[in-house]
Amino acid sequence: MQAYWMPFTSNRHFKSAPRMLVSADGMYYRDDLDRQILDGCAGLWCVNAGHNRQPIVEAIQKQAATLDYAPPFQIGHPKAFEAAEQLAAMAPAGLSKVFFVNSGSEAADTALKMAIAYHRVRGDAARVKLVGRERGYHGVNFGGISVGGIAGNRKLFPVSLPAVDHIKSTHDLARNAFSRGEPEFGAELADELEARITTLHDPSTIAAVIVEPMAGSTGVLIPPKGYLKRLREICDKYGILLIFDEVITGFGRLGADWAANRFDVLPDIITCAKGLTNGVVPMGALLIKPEIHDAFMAAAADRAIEFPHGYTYSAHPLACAAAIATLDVYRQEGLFGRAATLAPRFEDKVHALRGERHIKDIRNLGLVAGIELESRPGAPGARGMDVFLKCWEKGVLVRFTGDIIACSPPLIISEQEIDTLFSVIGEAIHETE
Ligand code: PXG
Repeated sequence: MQAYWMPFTSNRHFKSAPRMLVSADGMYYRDDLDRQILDGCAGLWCVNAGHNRQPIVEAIQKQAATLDYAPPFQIGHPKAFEAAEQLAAMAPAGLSKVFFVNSGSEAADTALKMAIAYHRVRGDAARVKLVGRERGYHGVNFGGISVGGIAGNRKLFPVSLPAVDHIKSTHDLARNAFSRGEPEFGAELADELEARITTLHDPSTIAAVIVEPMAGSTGVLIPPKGYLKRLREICDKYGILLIFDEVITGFGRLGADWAANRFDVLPDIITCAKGLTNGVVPMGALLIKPEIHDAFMAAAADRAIEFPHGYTYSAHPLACAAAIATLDVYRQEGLFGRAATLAPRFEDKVHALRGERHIKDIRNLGLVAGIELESRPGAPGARGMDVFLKCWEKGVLVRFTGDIIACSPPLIISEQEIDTLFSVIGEAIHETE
């Protein structure tokens, strides 16, 4: 066990009592003790169509045996174009260009670079500043942690892109605790973008604002009613690009294809990853307004590279094959609609936990729920981890961040499995000191 330094893991604790998954099918994992484990978080918010889906498995197998790798610069392969067409066809109307990357972190950094470069190619080179949000998560690369707002992910790396600011988080337990769906209070928090940020920085220096429409990693923070529309209005007023990081919210998670459609707010760029390939092969993408793409095309000389950016594994053939097959499964099985249909039961079951010890908030939207626990005095995060470990012992996989338990099951979950998921979480909380 010693060679593998595990990511975002308490390595010493893990290696003293390992938790090992060895196979997966449908809604369930199996561990090395041959126990069945209900997947309450779609792996890590990504396996939206459930595990071991044959059309996806077969597409990858076939692709590996046909064209295993193709260099993505100055050369193409058919699956890259097909995957982009399919994804654009599924994108919110108005986002018709696709740029592929390999993860959500790469998607965020690519979007930030694209935003700055977009203004530059239009001759607006003063727009270099980026605005994120407190408690936001945009992956772990330097751009992402600069605009991100999760303190624990930044404190060991106290360097940042220089021209960055953050708006306030929308988290407001005093006014919104135990909201079902979008909370009532907090749309005015978007006004800080105008009142403080544009005043302080001069709006003509701001390139982009990036937010998760629903903040996932930080512990499921649902946007207050009207908040995202207000952000859009302010960005429009000052010529600032709006980027939605839909790495979690894309592909049906909120009971709609995209959060942009769920909230009826069209950003200039969407970043996505995770559910794009059902988590089976790493892949991310940007969905982009054509005006942005066209500005790059218009600005570059003949035969010049319009956007000098990309990765060895951009549009990897296996990832493209997985994406095409995954989007097909979503469409064929109507999984986004299924998420919407299941959402009321999911909401009722999670809110039925209200009153259980330690619980100070429950929030939900689509097939996402967050259960926030009181922290143990002097030991923030300890109770959350204990609940996670108890759920694991009881055969349910959930996610925890600090003292918040997050659930985001595959969209194929059954009603009975929803009941099991929340009854096990309830028991685990009840048994936790
Ligand atoms: N943006 C968002 C909104 C994410 O949720 C990323 C970017 C980064 O994606 P990659 O593929 O680079 O990991 C994410 C990833 C959690 C958790 O605990 C969530 C993520 C990653 C790790 C843990 O909820 N989301």
